[in-house]
Order: sequence, then C-alpha cells, then structure tokens
Amino acid sequence: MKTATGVPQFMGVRVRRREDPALITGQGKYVADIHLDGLLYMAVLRSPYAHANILSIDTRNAEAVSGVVAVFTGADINPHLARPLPMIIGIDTDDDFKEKQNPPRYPLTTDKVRHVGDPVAVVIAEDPYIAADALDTIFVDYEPLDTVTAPEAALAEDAPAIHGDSNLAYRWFKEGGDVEAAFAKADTVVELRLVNQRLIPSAMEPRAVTASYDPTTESFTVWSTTQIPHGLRGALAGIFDLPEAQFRVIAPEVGGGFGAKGVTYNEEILVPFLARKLERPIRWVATRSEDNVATIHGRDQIDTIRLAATADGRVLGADLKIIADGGGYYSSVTPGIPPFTVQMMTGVYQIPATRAEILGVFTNKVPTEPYRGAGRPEAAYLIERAIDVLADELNLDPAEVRRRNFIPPDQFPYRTPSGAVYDSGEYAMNLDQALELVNYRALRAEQAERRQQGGKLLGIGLACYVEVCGFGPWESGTVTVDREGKVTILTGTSPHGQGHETTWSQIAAEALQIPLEDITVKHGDTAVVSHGIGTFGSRSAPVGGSAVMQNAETVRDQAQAVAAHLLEAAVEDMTLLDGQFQVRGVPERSVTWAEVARAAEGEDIPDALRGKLTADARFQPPGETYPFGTHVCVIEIDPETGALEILRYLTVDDCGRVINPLIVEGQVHGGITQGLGQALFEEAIYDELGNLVTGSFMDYAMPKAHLLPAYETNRTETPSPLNPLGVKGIGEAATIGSTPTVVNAVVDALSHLGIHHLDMPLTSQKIWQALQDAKD
Ligand code: MCN
Repeated sequence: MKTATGVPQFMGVRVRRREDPALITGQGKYVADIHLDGLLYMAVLRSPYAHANILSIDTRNAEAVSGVVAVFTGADINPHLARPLPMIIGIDTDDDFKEKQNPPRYPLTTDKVRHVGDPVAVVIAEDPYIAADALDTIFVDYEPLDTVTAPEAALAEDAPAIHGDSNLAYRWFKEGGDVEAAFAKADTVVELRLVNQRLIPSAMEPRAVTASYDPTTESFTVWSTTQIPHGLRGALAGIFDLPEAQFRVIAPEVGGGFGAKGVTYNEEILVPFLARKLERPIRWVATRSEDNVATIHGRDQIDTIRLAATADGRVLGADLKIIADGGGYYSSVTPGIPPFTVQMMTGVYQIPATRAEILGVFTNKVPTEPYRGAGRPEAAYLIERAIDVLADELNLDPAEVRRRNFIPPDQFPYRTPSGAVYDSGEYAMNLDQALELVNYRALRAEQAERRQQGGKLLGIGLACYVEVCGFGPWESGTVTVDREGKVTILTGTSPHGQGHETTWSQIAAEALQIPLEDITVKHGDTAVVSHGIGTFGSRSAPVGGSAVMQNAETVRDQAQAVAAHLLEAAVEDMTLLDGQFQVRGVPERSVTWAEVARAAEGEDIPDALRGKLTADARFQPPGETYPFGTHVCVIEIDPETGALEILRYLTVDDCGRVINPLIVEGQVHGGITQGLGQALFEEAIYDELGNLVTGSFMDYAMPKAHLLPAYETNRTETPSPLNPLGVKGIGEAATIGSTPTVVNAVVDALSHLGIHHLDMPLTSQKIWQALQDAKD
C-alpha cells in the first residue's frame, strides 16, 4: 500500500501473519519436538487429596521398575535450592498488604498437600509411558485433613487452616475521595454481589519443559512453554544461586498462554535440576487433564459492589469488597491481581469517591494467577453490571446512564480516586458509534413490541470497558541493518500467538522503507536476545513495538547521515524513497541501504559516522495506556427451554493507532470468545472434598465454534500520548469487554420479569430455572 505521496505504507495495513504458514502446515517446533541424545522423561506424582499430611513416601517399587532411572521426592531436591519459587509481588515489603502471610513454596511438597494436583514426587525413566506407569507404584501415606474450597467458608474461624493458623492470606484497603459523604447524599444506592467464577486457561498446547546440562561449561539449556524466557532465566539463577549467564532459556513455538504461562512453575525448576543431577537431558510434557490441575487457574473473585447515585443516574461513589480466592499457594503474582480490579473499578466513569477492601484467601484449590485480563475483566464486569442494575432501578436507558457518567474528553490525563492515571479516551464518541452501527433504537423498539406480543425474549446488552495495559519497566527491540541491506530485529517480547514477527516487521519497514520480506524478527531465546521482559498485560505493542520504532528511527538517522556524506549532500536534503536514500528532487543521486551499511562499516568513512547500522535502546514507557471500547450483544431466549441464541455481537474497540488491523481483529475475535466462554459456558467446579469435577474437556465447557456468532468488529482511534507509535494494547481488551456485555444482554431479556442478576455461567438450565422461579 502507498500513501498519497507515493511512499509505501506498512503500518495500518492488513498484512497476513508471516508466522502462520509454518504453524498451519505442522512445521512449528514446540518444546515436545526438541530431540536430544539420551533424553529421559519425567512424570509427576500429584496428590489425589485436596488437603492431607504426608506421613511418608515409599519410592522403592517405582525404582525397581525396568526403565526407571530414578525417583525423587521433595526431600531430595528442596534443601539444595537457594530459595523457594518466586513470588514476585513484594507482599513482604508492600505496606498496602496487611495481616499477611507469605508461606514459602518448593517444587515438591514435603509436609502436606494443599490441592488436588499438588506435586509430591517425580519419576525419571527412559520412556514417557514407563515413567507414567511407575507413578502408580509409589506409595504415599496421606493423613487426610478437612478441606475447604469456598473462600467465604475458608475465612470462618473454625475452617481448616491451609498455612499457619488462618486462611486469610492478606487484607488490602484503599480509599479515595469522601465515600461516606457520597453515600449520605445519594438518592439511591444499588448493591450487587457478583461471583466471578474460576476458569481454566486452556491454551492449545499444555505446558512442557525440556532441559539439558553441560558439565564442561556448567551451563543449562531450558526449553519451556513460557511467555517470559528472560524472567525464567532470572528465576532459575535465583533458585539455583548461579549467575544468569549459566542459563539459556528458549521459548520455541508456544501454543498460546493467556497469562498462565507467564508464571514460574515447579517443573521448570525440577527438570533442569534433575538434568544436572543425572547428567542427561530430561523432558516433561503435561497431559491435558494434568495441565488442568498443574497450571494456574484464573478469576475466582466474589465482588460486592455498592453504588451511590443521584435520581438522574449520576454516580457519586462506589464501595467494593473483594474476596479473592488464591487457591492453595501464592504463585508468581497471585496477590497482585485483585488490586488491578480496584485500580479499574470506576471503569469509564467519573466517580469522585471510591473505597475498596480485598481479602485474599487460601483454599484447597489450584493457585490463581493472571488469566487474559487479570483483574480487569473482574472490574469491567462489576462496574458494567452495577451500571445496568442502576439504570434498571431508575428506569433509565442503560446507554444514557453510561453517557451521563463518562469521563469527558477534556479531563485527560484523568486520575481516578483509586489512583489510576488514564492517558486518553473518547468514550461518548465510541459509544455513539456502536449504538448507531447496531441500530440501538430500532432494537429497543423491537424489544418493547415483543414484550407485548410474547414469544422469544430479546435482550440487548452493552458494556463500555476501559483497561490498563502496556506495563513497564522497559522492553528491548534491537534493530540492525546488515551489509546486504537486510534487517534483523531482536525483541524481548515473547509472542505465543500474537503475531509479533509480522507487526514488528511492519513497524521497522515503515521507519526504514525496507520491504517486509527483508526483515527477520528473532525472539524467545536468551542466547540470541540478551535482555527482555516478555509478553503479558498487552504490553508488547505499546512497549516492545515502541522499542522497535525508536531503534529503527535511530538507525535511519544514522544511515541518512552516512548517505549524505556519500552523496556529498546536506543531511536535511536527504530523503528515503523506494528503499534508497536520495538527494531530494535528484533521484539519480541515490544510494541503497546495502551501500550505506557497507560504507558505514568501511575504512573510508569519518570516525563520527563509522559503525554498524544498529541501535538497541530500551523503551521505558512513562506510564500505562488505557484502551477502551463498547461491546453490544443481542440475544434471544426461548422462554420454554431457557435456550439462548446470540443474534449479533458488535464491537467498537479503541486501541489507539493500529499497526495491523487484521491481527487486531484476530485478537478481538479470540478475546470475545474467551469472555463469552466465561459468560455462558465455562466454570471450574470443585466438590466439597476438593476434587476438580470439571477436570477434563468432557466436563469443562469450552466455547465451540458452532455456538458462536459472526463478530462485527469496528474501531475508533484515540492515540496514546505515551509512546511514539500512539498505540494501546488489544490482546486482552475484548475478553474484558465481552463478559459483562453478554450477561447484561441476558439479564436485559429477563429484567421485565423481575430478574435483576444471575451469576455466570448463564447456562440454559440456569436461565430456565430463573424463569420458573420468576413465575412463582
Ligand atoms: N497490535 C496492533 N495494533 C495495536 C495494538 C496491538 O496491531 N494498536 C498488535 C500487536 O502488534 C500484536 C498484537 O496486536 O501483534 C497484540 O498486541 P498487544 O495488545 O500488545 O498484546 P501482547 O502482544 O503483549 O500479547 C499479550 C496479550 C495477552 S496479555 C494475552 S493473555 C493474550 C493475548 O495477548 N494471550 C494470547 N492474545 C493472545 N493471542 C493468542 N493467539 N494466544 C494467547 O495466548
């Protein structure tokens, strides 16, 4: 594509993902595809009990199995590690966390198990099936303990304590503005208790680790399905008490992560530790059902929100109480998620006073960690549901109540009472576009008519979301133009489905005017990319993309100065056209990138200009970016059966300037599907003994293609002032916007029958039951 001036344009263009041909033809190389001489296989013995003391472990029978190389328990491993698994939120030093506990966690538990799936021993064998079978011959003498899985019950004084004396993991409090005064002068107060149910992240590829150890250099190579290879390298160095340089971490192709692979896991420590001990490479690959109890879960909050409002629907204050179920242990950032919910609890609204309390709780369940959105879907869900309930209470249109409370565009940067600083936003414009595209008025008219005539119930749900993304502290993005005029980008981001190879190439192509096919992007190997932070929190485009842009521009300026010297022209007179540096208006006086690169590295160039065409500055964002948008869902419910059909799903998302509209749409499609999955289908259910009864895809209801509508995606573009690209993230936005939208649509269909809230997932059975109850 070319601009009006004839300069080829690469950003903002629907370039197809260059990653895909290899992936869809089975050429992608995943951790389980790494073949090493002498490879051994690890299988993990996991607790069948949710809560039990370990009295003894007898591994002798397993050791005698033919093909088994060794069996290890925590007693063989934990004492040799310098520290427990990382908990990277500084709960000990952060004074916002009160009444806190920070129990250490080691790769294999030795004293007691705290959830079904808690690892207690490992078998290393010549064959993965022998390793798996040998697990059955290990005898663990468990003393079962009382179990608690519901977080509110876990807080009761007589609840079985999982660590220490109490299951209160921490208490956290924040207040901004005068909340008491807001409630005192309110005409109306609405209160809503929302269960944000536990979800299983379910990436396409279950987790896997392979590691080898080289005794001659005393160094490790670790292949992992991680989103944060550099973070894992740092964690390994800390736990093994060795310099980072002794660890090479490689994230090859990774089949999705959704936040769940941004955590340092037990197996990532066990596999390299045992590879060194046995002096043979080892591989562990989770099965799907193992992954469901060995990889973190998401959400699991109970949120009670109260809004104080005037009679015309202006919200004066909000009061929130969060009970956050962290499961049996803290994992990497477990206590850091609910504060995000507080940070975003006022959504797109100018609410002057807020108060929030979080109670973190241990229960006998898998630990919770970031799952696509991490705390922000919970926030969007509670405020967008509460606004709908307020509109219903005041008999006002939900779109109108939203409009009355929007933060006006002239208020940005806008500081919320809970301390977030929003960079930019145009909320009313965005909502208006969505309402017009969906033909909101006509839908409301149709709904009124249907309510009179009977038949299927029509529901129109909307949500206006805002989220925080683009977290620092920095990201790398080295750009180098070689002597052939080809570009190499080294990025510290670690894509696992987001298409960075395509979009980073577009950014560099735009700045350098070098065709996409001459650009290579390398990532996910700490030996190739020396420093980086990784991919999570929709940070890669705003932070990593900006690093690429910044460095590409530095290289262009460097090259332009060399070109000016070669052409004996002033730098200001140079222009970059069709991949060549030209003296403006004199096309015959031009040099190619290759000529410039060679000259820059040659002998005949002045010292001030000499050097490889490369730049490797890190980009440090001055603040976070706040993407936003409006989602609208139109549904129909059969009142006889509770069966639900989605008639339309429309979005107007705003992620600032767009690098690749095709990839952004893909991200929005995936995000909607995950949010819709939570709203309608998915739930990790435990029985009272702590068994995960939805532990396989037979029972855990993943959304399926035939249950989903065609999505209509649209955009507004409000650039972020905080990075050179003007971009905001899009990786999580649609997950955040879609859950409240769908639930609002369902409740909207039922509200005239006196139904004002239903907890997710909104199965047909639940809807039918609510309809029956409403008749009584
Ligand atoms: N992009 C763009 N224009 C913008 C913003 C982004 O073209 N204005 C492009 C980016 O260049 C990138 C993609 O969209 O190619 C996503 O960028 P970004 O929003 O920065 O998100 P990240 O790359 O940091 O990805 C993380 C985000 C998160 S937090 C989760 S969870 C998630 C998600 O991405 N997990 C995913 N999307 C996923 N997609 C897949 N296929 N698999 C996952 O595990």
